[in-house]
Amino acid sequence: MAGLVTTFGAGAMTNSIPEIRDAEFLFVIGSNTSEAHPIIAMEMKRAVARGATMVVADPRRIWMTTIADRHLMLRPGTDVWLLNAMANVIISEGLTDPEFIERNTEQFEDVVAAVAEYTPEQAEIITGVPAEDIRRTARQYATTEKAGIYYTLGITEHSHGTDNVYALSNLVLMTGHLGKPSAGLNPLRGQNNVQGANDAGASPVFYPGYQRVDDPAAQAKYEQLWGTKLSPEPGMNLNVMMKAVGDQIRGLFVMGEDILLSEPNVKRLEEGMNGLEFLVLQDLFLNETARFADVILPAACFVEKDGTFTNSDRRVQLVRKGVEPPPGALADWEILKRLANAVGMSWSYEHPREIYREMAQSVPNFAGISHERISERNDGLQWPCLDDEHPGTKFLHEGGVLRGKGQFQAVQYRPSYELADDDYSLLLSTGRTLYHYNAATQTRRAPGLHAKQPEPFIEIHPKDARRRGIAHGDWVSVTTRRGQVECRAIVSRQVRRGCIWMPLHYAEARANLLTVDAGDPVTQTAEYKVCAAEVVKLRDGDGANTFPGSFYAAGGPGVVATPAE
Ligand SMILES: Nc1nc2c(c(=O)[nH]1)N[C@H]1C(S)=C(S)[C@@H](COP(=O)(O)OP(=O)(O)OC[C@H]3O[C@@H](n4cnc5c(=O)[nH]c(N)nc54)[C@H](O)[C@@H]3O)O[C@H]1N2
Ligand SMILES: Nc1nc2c(c(=O)[nH]1)N[C@H]1C(S)=C(S)[C@@H](COP(=O)(O)OP(=O)(O)OC[C@H]3O[C@@H](n4cnc5c(=O)[nH]c(N)nc54)[C@H](O)[C@@H]3O)O[C@H]1N2
Ligand SMILES: [Mo]
Repeated sequence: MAGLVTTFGAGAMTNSIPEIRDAEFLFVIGSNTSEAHPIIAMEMKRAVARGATMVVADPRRIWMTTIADRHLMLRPGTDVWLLNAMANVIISEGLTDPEFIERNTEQFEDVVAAVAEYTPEQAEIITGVPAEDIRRTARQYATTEKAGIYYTLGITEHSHGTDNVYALSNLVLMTGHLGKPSAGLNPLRGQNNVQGANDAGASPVFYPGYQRVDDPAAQAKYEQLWGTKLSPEPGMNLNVMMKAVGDQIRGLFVMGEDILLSEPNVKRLEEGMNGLEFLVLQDLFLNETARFADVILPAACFVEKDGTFTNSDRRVQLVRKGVEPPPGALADWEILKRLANAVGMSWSYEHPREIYREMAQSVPNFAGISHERISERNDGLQWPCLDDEHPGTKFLHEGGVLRGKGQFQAVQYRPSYELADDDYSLLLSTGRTLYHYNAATQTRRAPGLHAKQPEPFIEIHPKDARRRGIAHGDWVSVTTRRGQVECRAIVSRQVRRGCIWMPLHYAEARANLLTVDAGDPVTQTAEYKVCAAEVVKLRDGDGANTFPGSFYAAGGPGVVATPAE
């Protein structure tokens, strides 16, 4: 979001999900779309079935690579090289859109100068992607009218995540693939309502609608609306907060997050948590973090309450209560209302529609959205939606970049914080699988999903496995400078040689005991996608296939290696 606000003036998908099916060229980079965003992947499949070209840039063989025209299997953390080399090709072959650049952008010269050294041949050495593949991809992207880029955590969860987003934005701006149907730059949002939470101001720097807390006009507006003094100081980012736990931070209120599973370098966080004086947890379940909680406030889950979800494509939709919450559990807003009133406020909201109304009246982009209006539609409303008559906005930047001028941002490659060395000779990356959801507090309670993927595992390349005497299904120990976990080994060409991969879902083998908490300088987002690790065999597997329903065992691309390999 930080990168896109700087370059385009809005931190959201520029297109809508239904536009994907009409795309002619799809560049999917750092997104395991079929496992993490299956509905969006379905739209991509439709586009490909209609004849669209798809290129996937990912260090792993994922399902999307099976339908892609080309798989750029780059080394983790080298995206700036790949993307700058694509820019180099587009500029040197005269494939830019000079009219768009002239009318809608600034500082193109900086990028021209910066990418001059990033030749495809040099990029091949660093990224491992053949120069010819980089050239072809750059040409196809630049010369196809409906060309869309789709990215997720493979781009953002790096110590240079913002640089990666800048490098992508540069490609979009130099080719003018913006402000049109099916052409744009699309970060696929993670959780069902993470867009809505950001829109509502769940951020240390923004009030609702991305109005900055250090903007005096916004401060004055909310001081008046909320009848209280407000601080103009931006708060701490999540990763900064976690580092301050037990030290600068003595009390913590955790709502809907299982920090002991999902935060990086979690051993250090646990040490910090011993120094906390008070921890409140507001959650559906007793998750890992509950072990440290002084008070637990039981929350109702999504089917037990009314409200809205805002989709990845800025679409606000209504959620209606289907069943009553268990005794004692309340909707999150009701818990917060009781807390606020217990400390002297007089909040009188009776229904989330009143809360939405208050927010919408303070944000011009949401002014035309209300529970009443979206209850009459099946497809919600997409912001910007300026008044009660406004139809909502399908794609952003039509007729001009929202920021005024699109801002080119020249970037230089910076290596990942921790690289493989003699002691830790493999690169560990972490992520998710189809069957489990993040901290898996919910999915591991579902017997059907548990049966599909019951155990923690790493993927390791056959050559790396053989050198360590590891066979498919063996139990192994994975170590980094920060911690150690035990899990099964999947021996597979799914991963590059020298790379291992594991899911973050398992409390008994927490990936985040291993990860590094180095952050991006702008956002502090942690480098979950790269750190140095080593693997040793612990004991033989029992020969059982522990992944009955898994794509990996089902003969996906990459496939499980046979002993002969
Ligand atoms: N089933 C399921 N769906 C989910 C979730 C879940 O837990 N389970 N979680 C949701 C959430 S919160 C989120 S944020 C999204 C995340 O959605 P994704 O970002 O798609 O999920 P990840 O598994 O983190 O996959 C990131 C992809 O980036 C690739 N990658 C890793 N390093 C690099 C790199 O250096 N360069 C490039 N180009 N690629 C790289 C990985 O190989 C992987 O294919 O998924 C959401 N959807
Ligand atoms: N190693 C590694 N770590 C990662 C990542 C990675 O790729 N690799 N990805 C990161 C990303 S992108 C994300 S988003 C995080 C996700 O990490 P988390 O946010 O910790 O995981 P979730 O499982 O989405 O949700 C956490 C909690 O929310 C509770 N919950 C669900 N619904 C409600 C509700 O309506 N109200 C309340 N109060 N609670 C509710 C669940 O019971 C659960 O305990 O993990 C991050 N951590
Ligand atoms: Mo996420």
